[in-house]
Amino acid sequence: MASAVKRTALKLGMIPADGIGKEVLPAAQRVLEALGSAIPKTTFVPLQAGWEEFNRNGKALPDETVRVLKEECDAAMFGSVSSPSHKVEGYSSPIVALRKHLDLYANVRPVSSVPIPGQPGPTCDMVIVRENTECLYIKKEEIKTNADGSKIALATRQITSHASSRIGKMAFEIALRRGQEREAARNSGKDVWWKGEPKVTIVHKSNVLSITDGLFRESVRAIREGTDKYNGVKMEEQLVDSMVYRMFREPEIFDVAVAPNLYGDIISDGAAALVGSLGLVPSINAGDDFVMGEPVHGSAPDIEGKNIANPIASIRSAALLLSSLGYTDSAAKINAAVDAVLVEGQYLTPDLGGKASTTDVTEAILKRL
Ligand code: GGG
Repeated sequence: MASAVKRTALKLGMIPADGIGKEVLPAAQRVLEALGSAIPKTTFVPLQAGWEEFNRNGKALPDETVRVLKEECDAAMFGSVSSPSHKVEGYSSPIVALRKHLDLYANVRPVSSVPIPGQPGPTCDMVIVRENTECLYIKKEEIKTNADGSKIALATRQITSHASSRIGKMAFEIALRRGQEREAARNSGKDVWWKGEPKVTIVHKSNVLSITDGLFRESVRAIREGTDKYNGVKMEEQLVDSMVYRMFREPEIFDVAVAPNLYGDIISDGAAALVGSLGLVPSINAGDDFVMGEPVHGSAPDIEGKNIANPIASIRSAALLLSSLGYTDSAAKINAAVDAVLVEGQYLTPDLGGKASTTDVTEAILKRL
């Protein structure tokens, strides 16, 4: 993950992209601006990408966006993208490409429950660590026509020991840090509901895909087994189908889960159902030198332009981004303000059963900062 270097100024690339990304990213920017001198002086650099950009200028990810991110920005925020579900000549998903260009190999997705009025749910406080650069997302697909005229579509799934090892290391580091944070909270007299040791669950399907998922599993296991550093972190495994079942039946048993790209994408959207809404779940795309915050939700074209999109996933993504840059107090301040608004229950967007607008929720959070 990007190192916790203290800076005097921060330059953030802002890429709203499509749909409600254009409504929730400005909300996150307002919250960051409201932190004032608690964080370095921040410049926000508007950048283009997305399906709408492709339709305007013929490129979903302009070269200039990549150049500015690489050469001028310390970090970035991305909104959401509306890639079409059929092939369009010349179009390729800009978020998938950005993750590759910036080597953002980990998608870190914390999913934690807050007691929202009218939304009783299970206790859940887990982090899903999704590999972000390979698996089926290398997009090597082809279609062939058989002699009888029927068609066969093929996709290549790439799993490497390099990518699996580094995502495994990221997962164990996160588990170790969460364990240390819980210990510190316990020592200062706070009630911490997770009683056991930190734990990493490896998600795979190596009983069927013994070569690809087998390599993922072995590479992650080797990280735990190759050093004493993670002796205090438990390691277990779940087949991806069993993971889905158990996550819904007993989400409280999971601490950190690490998964190849496609499984990680699916289980993290599923996990969002445990905490009330996809509109609450943040993420960062993290590499060793760069980090990009991104709400887990998509572009939601059905509610675009109505000012009713939940801005919380985006605001929490900004907090996660700050935390990964080392500004943990400011991140905690944002999260406390968000939690207060959720617990109070007066300003909830329709996805949470409320009637509040994107602006109402953002302003309620700003008041509590
Ligand atoms: N912020 C997450 C997001 O935009 N999800 C939708 C997504 O990633 N779709 C894949 C794509 O459109 O390329």
